[in-house]
Amino acid sequence: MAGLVTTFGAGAMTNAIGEIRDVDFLFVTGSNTTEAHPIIAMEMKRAVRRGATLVVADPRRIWLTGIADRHLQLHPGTDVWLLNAMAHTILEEGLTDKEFIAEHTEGFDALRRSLADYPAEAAEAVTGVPAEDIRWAARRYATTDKAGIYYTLGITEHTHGTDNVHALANLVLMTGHLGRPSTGLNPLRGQNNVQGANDAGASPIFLPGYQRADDPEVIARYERSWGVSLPTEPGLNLNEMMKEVGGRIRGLFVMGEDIVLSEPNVSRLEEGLNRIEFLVLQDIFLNETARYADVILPAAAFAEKEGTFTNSERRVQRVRRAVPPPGQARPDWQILLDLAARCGARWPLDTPAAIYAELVRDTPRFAGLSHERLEAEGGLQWPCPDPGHPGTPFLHEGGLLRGKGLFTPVPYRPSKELADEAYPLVLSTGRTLFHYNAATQTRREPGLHQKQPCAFVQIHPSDAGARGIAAGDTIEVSTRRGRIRATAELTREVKRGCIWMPLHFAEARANLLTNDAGDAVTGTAEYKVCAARVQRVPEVGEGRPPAAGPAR
Ligand SMILES: Nc1nc2c(c(=O)[nH]1)N[C@H]1C(S)=C(S)[C@@H](COP(=O)(O)OP(=O)(O)OC[C@H]3O[C@@H](n4cnc5c(=O)[nH]c(N)nc54)[C@H](O)[C@@H]3O)O[C@H]1N2
Ligand SMILES: Nc1nc2c(c(=O)[nH]1)N[C@H]1C(S)=C(S)[C@@H](COP(=O)(O)OP(=O)(O)OC[C@H]3O[C@@H](n4cnc5c(=O)[nH]c(N)nc54)[C@H](O)[C@@H]3O)O[C@H]1N2
Ligand SMILES: [Mo]
Repeated sequence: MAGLVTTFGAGAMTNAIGEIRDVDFLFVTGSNTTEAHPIIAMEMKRAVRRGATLVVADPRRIWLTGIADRHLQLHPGTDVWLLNAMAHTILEEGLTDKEFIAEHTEGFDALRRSLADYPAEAAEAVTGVPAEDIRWAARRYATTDKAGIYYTLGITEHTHGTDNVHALANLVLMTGHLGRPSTGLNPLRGQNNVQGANDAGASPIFLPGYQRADDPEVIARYERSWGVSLPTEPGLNLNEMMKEVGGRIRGLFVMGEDIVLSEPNVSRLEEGLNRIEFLVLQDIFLNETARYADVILPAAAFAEKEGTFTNSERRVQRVRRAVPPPGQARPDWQILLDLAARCGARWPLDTPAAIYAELVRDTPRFAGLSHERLEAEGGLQWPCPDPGHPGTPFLHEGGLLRGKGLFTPVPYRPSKELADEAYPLVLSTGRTLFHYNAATQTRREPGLHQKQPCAFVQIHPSDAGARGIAAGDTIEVSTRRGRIRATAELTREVKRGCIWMPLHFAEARANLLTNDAGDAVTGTAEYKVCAARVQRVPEVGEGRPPAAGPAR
């Protein structure tokens, strides 16, 4: 989001999901789309069946690589090199959109100079991707009219995640693949309403609608509107907060997150949690973090409350109460309103519709949205500036929201922790089709549990063989931060030298292993790359000398 707001002026998918079926060239990078976004993947499959070209850039073989025209199987964390080399090719072969660059962008000369250092042939050595594949992909991207880019965490969960997004944005701007249907730069958002949460200002740097929290004009408007004085400095980001837990942070309010499963380098966080004075947990289940809670506020789940969800394509949709909440559970907004009242604030809000009206009042991009309209017309995509506006399927038509698209030179910086003698493998983590993030919800569901009952680690057969590991063995994975045990899955889906595991399992927490080094701009942790080693765990009794007489 940080990368997109600075380069384009809006942090969201530029185009709509329904447009994907008409795309003629799809570049999917760092997104295991069939498992994490099956509905969007369905549109991609539909496009490919129609004849579209698909290029997947991913260190692993994923389902989509099976139907891709090329799989750019880069070494983890080398995306900047790959993307810069694609841009270098486009420039060198004269395939840029000169008119678009002149009319709608700034900073192209600086980019041009920076790209000189990134020829495809040199990229091959760093990324492991053949130069010819890089050139082929670049050419096809630049010369296909309807070309779209789709990316997710393989791009963002790095210490250079924002750099990766800038490098992608450079490709889009230099080829003018923006502001038209079936093009653009499309981050596939994670949780069902993470887009809505960000839109509403759940961010340390933005007030609602991506209005900078340190912009004096914005601050003045909200101070007038809310009748309070606001801080002028941005807050801590998530990664910074987690590092301050037990230090500067003495109390924590955790709402809808299972931090001891999902935050990186979690043993350090747990030491902090043992020291803090007070932790409130507001959740629909007693998740793992509940162990540390002083107070638990039971919340109602999605089907037990009213409100809106905003999906990845900026579409705001109504969610409706289908069943009553169980026991003492109440909608999150009611709990928050009560807390505010106990603190002496009397917010004049009594329904989700009223809360929504308050949200859009000072946010020009959402000003035309209301519960009434969503009820009458169905989901609407922002920007939607007035009540007569039909919503916006794709962004930046006729010019960028930022005014001019900003080219950003991106020098390559390697991942923070690289494989070495002591920890010779690269560990990457992510998710699978059958479980959802911390699996607080999915592991309660017998069908899903049956499909995927326990923790596993993917390892290449030759790396396994070299360590005497067979399929199904219990192995220990360790990094400089911790170790876990899980079942070995031998597969050529991972490259030699790489291992991969899901974050879902509380009994084998990937995040005991991960590095909490954060992205330079956003703090997002490097969940996708850290150095690790594995060894087979002997069976009980195995390898012990046969019982003999009394010890000497
Ligand atoms: N079933 C299911 N669906 C989900 C979720 C879930 O837990 N379960 N979670 C939701 C959430 S919150 C999110 S954010 C999304 C995430 O959706 P994704 O980002 O698609 O999920 P990940 O498994 O993290 O996988 C990212 C992909 O990036 C690749 N990758 C790893 N390192 C690199 C790299 O250095 N470069 C490149 N180019 N690629 C790399 C991985 O091999 C993997 O294929 O999924 C959402 N959907
Ligand atoms: N190693 C590794 N770690 C990762 C990642 C990775 O790829 N690798 N991915 C990261 C990403 S992208 C994400 S999004 C996070 C996800 O990490 P979390 O956000 O911690 O995981 P979720 O399972 O989405 O958990 C959400 C919590 O919300 C609760 N909940 C569900 N609905 C409601 C509700 O309506 N109200 C309230 N109050 N609570 C509710 C659930 O019971 C659960 O406890 O993990 C991050 N951590
Ligand atoms: Mo996510």
